[in-house]
Amino acid sequence: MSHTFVFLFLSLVSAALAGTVTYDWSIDWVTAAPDGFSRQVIGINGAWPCPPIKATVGDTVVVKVYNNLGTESTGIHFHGLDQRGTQFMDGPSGVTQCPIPPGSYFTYTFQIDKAGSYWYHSHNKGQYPDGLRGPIVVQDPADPYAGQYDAELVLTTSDWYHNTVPVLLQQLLSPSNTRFFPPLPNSLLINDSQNVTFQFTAGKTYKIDIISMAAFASTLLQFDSHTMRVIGVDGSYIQKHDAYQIRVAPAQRYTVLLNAQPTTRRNYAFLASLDENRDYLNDPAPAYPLNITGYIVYDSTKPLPPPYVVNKWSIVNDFTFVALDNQALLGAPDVDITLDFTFCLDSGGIPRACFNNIDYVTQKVPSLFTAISTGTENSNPAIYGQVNPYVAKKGSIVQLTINNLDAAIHPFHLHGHQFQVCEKPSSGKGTFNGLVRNFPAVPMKRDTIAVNPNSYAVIRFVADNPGVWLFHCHIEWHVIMGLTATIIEAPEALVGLSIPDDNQAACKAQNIPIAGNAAGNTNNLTDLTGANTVSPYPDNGQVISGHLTWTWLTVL
Ligand SMILES: *[C@@H]1O[C@H](CO)[C@@H](O)[C@H](O)[C@H]1NC(C)=O
Ligand SMILES: *[C@@H]1O[C@H](CO)[C@@H](O)[C@H](O)[C@H]1NC(C)=O
Ligand SMILES: *[C@@H]1O[C@H](CO)[C@@H](O)[C@H](O)[C@H]1NC(C)=O
Ligand SMILES: *[C@@H]1O[C@H](CO)[C@@H](O)[C@H](O)[C@H]1NC(C)=O
Ligand SMILES: [Cu+2]
Repeated sequence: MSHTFVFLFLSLVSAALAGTVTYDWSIDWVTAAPDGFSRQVIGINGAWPCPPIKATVGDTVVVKVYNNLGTESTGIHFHGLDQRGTQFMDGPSGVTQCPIPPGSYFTYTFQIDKAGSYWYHSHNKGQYPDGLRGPIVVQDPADPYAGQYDAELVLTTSDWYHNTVPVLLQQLLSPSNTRFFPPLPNSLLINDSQNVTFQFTAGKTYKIDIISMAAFASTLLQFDSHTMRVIGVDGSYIQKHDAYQIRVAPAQRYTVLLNAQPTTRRNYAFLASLDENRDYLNDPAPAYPLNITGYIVYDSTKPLPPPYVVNKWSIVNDFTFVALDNQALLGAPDVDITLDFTFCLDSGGIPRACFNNIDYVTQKVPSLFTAISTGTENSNPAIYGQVNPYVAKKGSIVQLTINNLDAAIHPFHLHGHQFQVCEKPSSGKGTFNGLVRNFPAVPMKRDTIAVNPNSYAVIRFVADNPGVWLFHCHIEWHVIMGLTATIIEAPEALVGLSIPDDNQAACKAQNIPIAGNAAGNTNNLTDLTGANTVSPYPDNGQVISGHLTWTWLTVL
């Protein structure tokens, strides 16, 4: 049989088996105490942790959301899923939709075209550290590693706060926060718990989907006497790569195979340690790491080992991974974007985070709606307002350089793509000099990359997914501070698209315009009078003198 035939056959089989997975979610405030401290969290259907989404490649996923929060708007992003052809379903408020107001419904519908581990989370008002996040695991009928494992397990990791986000934001965005300190987490959660036990059977191999749902800190992970064989990162398969220790940055995923021990002689521990360090390689270890010892239990009649200690972290470098599909380095870029990241202040003296000295400010019209309603003028970045906009015509090769001028590691995420990682040097290498000689022939691909301090990363992707896609740091505090850019991709394919009913309804309910430039001007598109240039102060309704209140209406 020819390869084409096999491929066609598999495609037909998966098309025939493709189904629809439907979730009915009421987003609610509930009480939870995953680390023993009881607090209000945002859960789903009256419960927390939030349920996983489970699907198979080819499935259509339907998530019917009802916002039962009473006072807060919401919105869900499906991290790592590309939303090809469903660009209105990506979820970030002010980009692909208006936030879902309390007391209303919004249905997300999209087809899943890739396997792997992903997660969903609120992309509205820095809300997910309050609990609104959960794993997504997509099975692959054509899994290249099929037959090499016996069972699949999920391991989520997350930092956790005892205060709610609106309280934390008041400290973060205070003019007195002159050193741009983020709120520090109170604890670490593994599987939304601090008491985690994986039941293993001797001789078997387990596939583990490791998913970080953190808002700030990375997780260092090591299993005693069990080597992780990494087979995937984010939504991309890689050639099998052994790792004793990994560091999972916020929003990243690692899919690993773990060979169980051949006998049940004893039980084993693993250590998850929350890395609040600015640069774990070059700084002293944090004084008070938040650790969890979890267990691999072979025989529950035997004792559990003592807390696991790791003396030195020498983390596998994901840049050395090789994409399993052998896709060659994309050619010379048609669009070359350079983003210099620094902290900055806005005109009100509020601490912000900037690309090229400009912080992202949510506009009156969601950027995707600007793109579809402005005809061919939609390829003029200026009409999108202060969202750090970049336009890439359909089919162009985009190269994006992030120069991290800060002294800490930051995880950067692109919506709508798995990008090639062309260069990612160690700390202190300065800014990218434009030379491509260190680019690998077959780069690894992922959707979230940890960029080293005072260093840079270069990524490439093809602008083949029409839509408006955010590029941002995945430290949620930095998103709130404005560390976001906007890629207007294939604008010529966006002209005149119609807005799905639920997206229209959410805007209408809040009197948010759905056409025109960033300011809602439909006559003169280059006239941005009235567009937002300062972010509202996210104080959840309280008026802080000199600043707007944080409700969508006052953004207008
Ligand atoms: C941890 O979970 C086990 C069951 O998996 C339970 O027996 C034990 O009491 C729990 N320990 C704590 C401290 O919650
Ligand atoms: C961890 O949580 C996921 C869902 O979030 C669940 O599917 C899995 O079984 C859990 N694993 C363990 C060992 O508790
Ligand atoms: C946390 O784990 C690290 C690495 O094993 C160790 O150095 C540190 O002492 C642990 N801290 C606590 C509080 O257990
Ligand atoms: C549109 O607005 C821009 C910016 O305010 C202005 O320079 C230009 O003259 C206006 N064009 C028309 C046709 O009014
Ligand atoms: Cu950041």
